[in-house]
Amino acid sequence: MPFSTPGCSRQPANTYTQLQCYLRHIASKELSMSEIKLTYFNTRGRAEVTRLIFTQAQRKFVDNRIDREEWAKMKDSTPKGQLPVLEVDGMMICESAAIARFAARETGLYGSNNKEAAICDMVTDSIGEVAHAAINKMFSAKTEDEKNAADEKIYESLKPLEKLVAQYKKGTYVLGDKVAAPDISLYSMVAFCTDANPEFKTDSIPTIAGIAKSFSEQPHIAAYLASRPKTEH
Ligand SMILES: N[C@@H](CCC(=O)N[C@@H](CS)C(=O)NCC(=O)O)C(=O)O
Repeated sequence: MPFSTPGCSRQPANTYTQLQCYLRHIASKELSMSEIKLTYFNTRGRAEVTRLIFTQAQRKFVDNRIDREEWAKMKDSTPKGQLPVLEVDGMMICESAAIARFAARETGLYGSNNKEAAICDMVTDSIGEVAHAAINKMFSAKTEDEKNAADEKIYESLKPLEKLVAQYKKGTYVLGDKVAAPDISLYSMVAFCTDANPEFKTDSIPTIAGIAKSFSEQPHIAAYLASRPKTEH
């Protein structure tokens, strides 16, 4: 039986050699993903999408949650003096969005072609606007009026995102019936909006809310959500 093995095309067309080559390929993949460590504080914050991606894909990783004391010792060794960082075989990756994309691509959750990857980008990049509004509600709005205005901003920022997702959604999830990175980001975003406003209503975002609910019911995800550390954000 022929094996399609990247990097092995110059091997003689011999089934045994091809099998050996295939096994080496699998072993090297396992090895390259064996040393994955995600370091962040003990909050969901900027690391949770990546944690959910690895959980959904059942990819083993070290969920390294550190306190301020440990961070002070480690800060200078990180690329930008910020968390999260993802360590992969001696390489340190920073920037939460870059980390989540890396994790999604590594685990096959970033679409199967360039157009699907563009859909992933459109959705995840748009979420930034909503996150900005939610952060403003959480950390900047002080008076009741400011808080109400900030809640309104969150709902406003969701309108174009709901339109976008409804337009591209191909099945239960954005890219079809299998979970991909944008579904995970949408779930996280709804959770974040609820952190910012405990009375957050999803009536105006039925497509997004449906995706978030379906994702939260995925077996590995439901188990993770029930057992993860309980944190404020
Ligand atoms: N754009 C960066 C921002 C990272 C960031 O602001 N990280 C904060 C925690 S959420 C941090 O490292 N704070 C500790 C410090 O700056 O010493 C990203 O998305 O990863």
